[in-house]
Amino acid sequence: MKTTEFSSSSSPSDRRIGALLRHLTAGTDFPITDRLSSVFASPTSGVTGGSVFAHLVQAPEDPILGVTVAYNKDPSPIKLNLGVGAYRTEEGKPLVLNVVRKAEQQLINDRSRIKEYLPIVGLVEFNKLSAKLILGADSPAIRENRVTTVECLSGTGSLRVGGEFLAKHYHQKTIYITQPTWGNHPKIFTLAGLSVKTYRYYDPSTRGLNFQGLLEDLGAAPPGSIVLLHACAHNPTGVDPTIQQWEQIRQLMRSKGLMPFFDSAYQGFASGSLDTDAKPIRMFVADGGECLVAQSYAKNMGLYGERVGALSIVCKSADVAGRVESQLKLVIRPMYSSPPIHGASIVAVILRDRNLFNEWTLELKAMADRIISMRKQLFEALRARGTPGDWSHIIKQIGMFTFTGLNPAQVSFMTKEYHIYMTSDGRISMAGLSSKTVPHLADSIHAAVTKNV
Ligand code: PLA
Repeated sequence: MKTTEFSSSSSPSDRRIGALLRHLTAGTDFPITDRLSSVFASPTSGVTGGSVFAHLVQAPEDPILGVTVAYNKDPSPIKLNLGVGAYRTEEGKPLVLNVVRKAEQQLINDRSRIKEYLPIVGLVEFNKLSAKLILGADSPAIRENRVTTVECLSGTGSLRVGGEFLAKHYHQKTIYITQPTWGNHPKIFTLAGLSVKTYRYYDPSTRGLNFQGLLEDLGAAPPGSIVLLHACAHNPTGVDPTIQQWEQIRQLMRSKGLMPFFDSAYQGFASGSLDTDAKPIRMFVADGGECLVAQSYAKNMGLYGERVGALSIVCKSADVAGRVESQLKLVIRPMYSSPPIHGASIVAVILRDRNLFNEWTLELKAMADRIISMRKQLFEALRARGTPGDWSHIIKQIGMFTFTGLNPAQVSFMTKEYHIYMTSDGRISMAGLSSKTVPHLADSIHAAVTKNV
């Protein structure tokens, strides 16, 4: 709070407060806000109409979640939300997985369950099972007790805790993120205290990976820099490196001592196989080096609003891992004290039980397959309409999203004329599409492209 803000305001009461502030600030180090709290809390400040928040401007909606806000306001019966990455059934309805319902029933039937606080690190069994899920049951790092895992608030919370930990304890404060990336990444890491830079990733002219640019940029990064890697199903482009390219990335990063920070928000959603999608991470762990992994169960278990995720830090020794965990607790405790119990308990029930686990993998595969089938249907629908341009990227891209190449004007045309909602960068969530809505989307893309919007 600066005194000048008050002295420049026009009303007499504000000027009085400004004078008072200047008076109180003079010659003291005692925080001015503490001494003034009683002034602002007095009823007269309300009576004179001056809110202490009056200077705030209306913030814009979030570029992704704001799409849903706009969609909800639209009364049109044909509206379609392809903004946020949330899985929908063929009927366009949100899906609660069968295994999740079964796990919840088990939890409810168990009368011995209590609601005490979890430890700061969360549900310990969930943490162990999550590490196994992402690193592999036979991971040497787990066997050697070199991995510390803490339950966090979904993928976002895991990234934030990891970011703050690195900002506090890692010698390099710069994190390189892909260009483009999920819109929340730069905000999360900046607020965590890291300095954010980008590396080339996507080539709009080929609608594929700019592998040369990626290698050059990571090659030019200062030694020790942190590099955020999308483990699979890159958001928003749907473009992933091949396994051979991952191997080259790994060699380059290890040779320069770059620190890998994996964001795994879509394990199982890319290929339909949990193990295949975790391969890039396991390659980095297999070489004995260190890395961070943020996991989310939002998409692959459909636990979006339960906010279940985990942060794992793979270290060189059990001794270091123990000390890392002790410091992670110091990051978490003042942030939210300890994580919620329900979602992590659901995940633990499913991961610990062989039958439920197998059933989960089938449901996950069904979701991944439905998305792939939507890709084929949309591609065919555009071909049938003779829509100008090469749309083969729709079937080549991987995961939940298609990065269509539509520009912001075309997106806004599709929203206005066809009530189709998507992010302004032209990303569409294939998981929000169904056989019934494909023709409507294809019509709108065709119109946007042919009308030279
Ligand atoms: N990392 C990536 C790459 C993501 O795409 C998302 C979610 C997350 C992390 C975080 O998800 P979580 O905190 O819910 O686990 N991205 C969504 C949703 C699906 C969002 O923007 O919040 C998206 O539509 O891009």
